[in-house]
Amino acid sequence: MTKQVIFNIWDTIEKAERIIIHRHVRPDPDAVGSQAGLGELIQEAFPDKIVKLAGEEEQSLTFLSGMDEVTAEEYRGALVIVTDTANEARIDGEIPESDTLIKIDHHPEVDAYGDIQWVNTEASSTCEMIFRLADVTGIKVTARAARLLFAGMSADTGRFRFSNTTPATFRAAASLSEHSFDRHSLYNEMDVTTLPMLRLQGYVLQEVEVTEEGAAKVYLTRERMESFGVTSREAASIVNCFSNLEGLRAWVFFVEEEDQIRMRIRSKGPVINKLAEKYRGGGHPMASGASAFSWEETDSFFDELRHVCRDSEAANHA
Ligand SMILES: [Mn+2]
Repeated sequence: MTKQVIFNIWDTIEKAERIIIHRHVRPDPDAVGSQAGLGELIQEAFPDKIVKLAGEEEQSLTFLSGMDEVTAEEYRGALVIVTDTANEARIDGEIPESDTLIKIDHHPEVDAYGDIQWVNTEASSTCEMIFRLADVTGIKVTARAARLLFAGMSADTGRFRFSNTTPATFRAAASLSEHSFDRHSLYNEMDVTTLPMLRLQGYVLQEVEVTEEGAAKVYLTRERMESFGVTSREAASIVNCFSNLEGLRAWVFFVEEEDQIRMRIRSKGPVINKLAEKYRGGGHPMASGASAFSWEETDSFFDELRHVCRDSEAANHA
């Protein structure tokens, strides 16, 4: 079944003269890695084809790949491929028209967009799927493509630690690591942080409050983030910075934005997405997001989070 979709995709690529590859807005290494990695594989297999990478260039990810200028005319008759993007609204860049649209993604389906869809929620990352495509079709993987795909896989799996890491992930990583890219310096580039972010992390570690149920909370007001010179999006990226704390069960970052207080919720056991849904959010059982519109509301949310921690502890010992 999967092989059929892969051959169908590769046939479609083979027939196209111009291929434009998109990915989601606010990209991460899996988005850019799968986009540029696929581009590299196609360009290597078919040097005469025009392959373009579309979307806003993300400064912190140019060590992986830059983006191309794509004009509206270039979409005429082009094959468009979108990687790592569950719904059309999250695609970075306008797609004025296309001959054929292909979706390649590992997120639970939100929109069934595209003429050909290859969605595999078992895959750790879209990069792992692109590796599979190369493996099944037997096309040549260059060292540059291997570096890009390895970057995305290791990012989405937390350096092969998260529960989405499977034997297939390790096999793909092993195969990619046969290529001559510098894994050590790649990891260094992926882990790089800024002084403002480092200072903010120091603040968070100092200020985190933990209850006896193992529930923890951090407040990040707009004023506070401004004083550190970081955006709310950057601040949210360190939500896991104390996840190794002994006795910790679930925690939340209250990140104040212009029109709401965003709640970034994480867990090491208690299921938290049901609670997130009560507060205009949702997500995965161990990682969710929600919104509050006042600090009083964050208090009642945290009370409920403490209950969730206490109940799941009781259930464990029943
Ligand atoms: Mn991904």
